[in-house]
Amino acid sequence: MFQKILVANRGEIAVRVIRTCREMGIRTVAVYSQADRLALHVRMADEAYEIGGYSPRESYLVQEKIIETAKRSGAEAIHPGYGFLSENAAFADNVAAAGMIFIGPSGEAMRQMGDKTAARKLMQSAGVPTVPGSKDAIDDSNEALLIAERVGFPVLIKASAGGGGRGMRLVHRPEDLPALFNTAASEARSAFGDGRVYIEKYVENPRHIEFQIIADQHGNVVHLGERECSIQRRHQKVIEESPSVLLDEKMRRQMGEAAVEAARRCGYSNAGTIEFIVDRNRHFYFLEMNTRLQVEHPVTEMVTGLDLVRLQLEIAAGGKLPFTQEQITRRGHAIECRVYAEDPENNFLPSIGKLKYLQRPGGNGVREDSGVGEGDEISIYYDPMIAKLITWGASRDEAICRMRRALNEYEIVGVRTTIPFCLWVLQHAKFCAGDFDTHFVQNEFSGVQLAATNGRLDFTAAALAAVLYRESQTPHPEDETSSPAHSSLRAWKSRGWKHTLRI
Ligand code: MV4
Repeated sequence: MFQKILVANRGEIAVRVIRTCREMGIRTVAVYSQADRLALHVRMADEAYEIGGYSPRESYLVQEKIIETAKRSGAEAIHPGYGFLSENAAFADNVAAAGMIFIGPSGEAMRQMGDKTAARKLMQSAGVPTVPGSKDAIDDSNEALLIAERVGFPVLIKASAGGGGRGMRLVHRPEDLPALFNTAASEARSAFGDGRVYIEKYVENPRHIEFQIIADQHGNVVHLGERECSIQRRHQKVIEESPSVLLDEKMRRQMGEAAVEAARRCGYSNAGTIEFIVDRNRHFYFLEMNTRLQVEHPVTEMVTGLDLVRLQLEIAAGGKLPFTQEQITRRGHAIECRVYAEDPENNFLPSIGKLKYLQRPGGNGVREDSGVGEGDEISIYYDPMIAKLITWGASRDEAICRMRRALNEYEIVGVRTTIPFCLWVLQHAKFCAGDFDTHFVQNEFSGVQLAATNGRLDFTAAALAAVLYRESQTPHPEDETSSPAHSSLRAWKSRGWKHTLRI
């Protein structure tokens, strides 16, 4: 096993990786931007090196600085987390060329799956169902029209180099196709440096269900079950859970086998995710593969009892999977809510500022993964996620009730959060009945719903009192009324108590 690794990330995922390393006796090296000088991941690592800048462009995305820092510190391997360089095939190759191990798949496997048309073709040859559409990238709008007429409108134009919903175009009518084809292609060219696009029939009201797979470097591949990720807003996942209420054991086995086959076909090793959409007739189709550890991996950990980061490290070090498919057991139900510093009453505008006061939930069946603490700034430089809250229950109902309970335990002063929005989903009759698809938020939520949820006067008053008390102990030298607590109190009052006395 490695003695020391570098974690090329920040925030909660860097903390997540460092925790497992601690448990395994592996020393950790953090890298950080100027904005993250005092960040939790920096404090938790055994060593930390500033790599400059405030923006990711100047820090977490600079391959040379990260590789150089890893070499200098004597790290044997680099864990990329998610985002940043995690799906950059050249980075994986460059880490290997520098004589270290990239904790993830090979650059080659990443390249194959990063090219969405190549991935589609590979899956077709493997017998994994894909959405009806073009065989390859399409050259012009005439060819696009022929394919669209064959599969039937509406169709989606997708960028070969895209993914995650970026650069998609929905086309309802043949006469709109030429123009939309051209804008999609030119947008793809400027966004990804690759103007190739392909066409799929548009699957209406799909559910998004993804399978966690894990593969070692000795040809062993297993899946760890699914995650239901249909509750999302503008391609940003809000709530994920495992298992999905939609799947029975037969469908789970079929999709799981398809996921394993997908991983085998691209020579995959390490942790990965196969995304599927499932239509109203419960037909499933491969969409794309994510060649990284994902944000929502904890729900899989909670139901399987496994530590995915530990498995990643063991596999990267050349170890064999310590179990077969038959030995994987899943127990109970897990749900994850992403708590963002965004204002759900104001079109999810990022709510930047200092976390002046922060009480976290806890107790039975509750896990919180976070990279920030009280006193930290939620800045414009990074994703405004405050925490991932994960609950486990013997049943889905228990996991939901526990999640509501845990979300209500949060006391956050300083930024607005998506907690009221998560609570709104968790008490929605359709969500509770398992009756939802990827359009749930778009169809059911407009923002006004939150005004109907109850105030939390007790909490807000107590939290505000705590902030005011603290500031009274260390008064602002210049002007007491310009203190953060006073200005936030004024801001709250100006919006009316009705809008503020709520988590
Ligand atoms: C689709 C689709 C319907 N039909 N493809 C969005 C993310 C990217 N991975 C692919 N996406 C979709 N592809 C066909 N042929 C609907 C979506 C989609 C979606 C997928 C998963 C989760 C949320 C979504 C929200 C809107 C659209």
